[in-house]
Amino acid sequence: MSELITIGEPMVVLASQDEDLSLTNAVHFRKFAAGAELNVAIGVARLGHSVDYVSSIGDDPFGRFIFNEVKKNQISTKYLEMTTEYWTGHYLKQRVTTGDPSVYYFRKNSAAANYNPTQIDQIDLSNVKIGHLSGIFAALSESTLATFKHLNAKLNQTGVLTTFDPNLRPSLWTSETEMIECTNELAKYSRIVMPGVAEGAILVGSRDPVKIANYYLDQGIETTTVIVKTGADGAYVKVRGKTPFCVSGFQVNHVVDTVGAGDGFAVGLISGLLEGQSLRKSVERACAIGALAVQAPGDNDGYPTRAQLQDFLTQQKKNRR
Ligand code: KDG
Repeated sequence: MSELITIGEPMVVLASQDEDLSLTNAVHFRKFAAGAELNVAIGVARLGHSVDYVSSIGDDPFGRFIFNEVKKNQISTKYLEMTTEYWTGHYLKQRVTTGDPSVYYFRKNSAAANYNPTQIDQIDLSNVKIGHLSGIFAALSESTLATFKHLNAKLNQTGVLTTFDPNLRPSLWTSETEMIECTNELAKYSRIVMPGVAEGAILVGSRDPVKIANYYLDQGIETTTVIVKTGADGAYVKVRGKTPFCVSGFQVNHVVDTVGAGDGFAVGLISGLLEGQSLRKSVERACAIGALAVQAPGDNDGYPTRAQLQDFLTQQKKNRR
């Protein structure tokens, strides 16, 4: 019954505070809520939209922490189940001064990985405007893959706009071939597909945004729009039958942590579309939130409130003059 619905594995991230130390040697960690789809849920809710987050957590300290964070961010907990049978996924994240940090997952057989398709049938999709899915949830287990497909089909039948972020996590798949075939198959049934250029290189065999977009439009069954994230440069947008366009990225002076930037991009796109903004304006907001995301240590703590987003956009306009 919310504007946005998303399903995924919520995680606790223990983010190292010791710059450039390996995860083995790091000593100081800070705890945050994470998980790609939960990041999106938090970001969209922070901008004032109603969100249903669907998942399962363990009845353990990490699960209860996640539950409290979901509530604190005013996301509906109606479809967030707690189980005593399985544990809550968590991971360690390195702190690096350049590039992407290394991560180490503790998520096998987690509560979310045991989510099953029949649990979807209790969900009320009436009035939902957007359903956001990512390849991470599909990669967790056979049961989450089946759940992904079931929910995606229901969203399409109900006429809900679907967005899909491939979010490649090679360590969750049994082989690269399986990851590529499965992710590309899932993408066909989403209205908006949002790969990054590095993902395009793996999934399509090219870093060229034009080739990546054409691939997903050509094979798409539901797909009408492909938005290729080109990192700091911004994004390339192609809607079926229309002239493609590019949106520029925003300047970032100090990158603290790159994890969560792609989800921040999804937050901007989804919230813009929910507010009836044009695709171009929504992608501009997506780039802005992606830029804000990399300036904070947690995976979603850099996502802005409405006032912070406005300040950032005003400041960037001034800098560009
Ligand atoms: O996109 C960011 C997420 O990847 C992060 O918050 C947690 O690694 C994670 C995952 O697989 O969800």
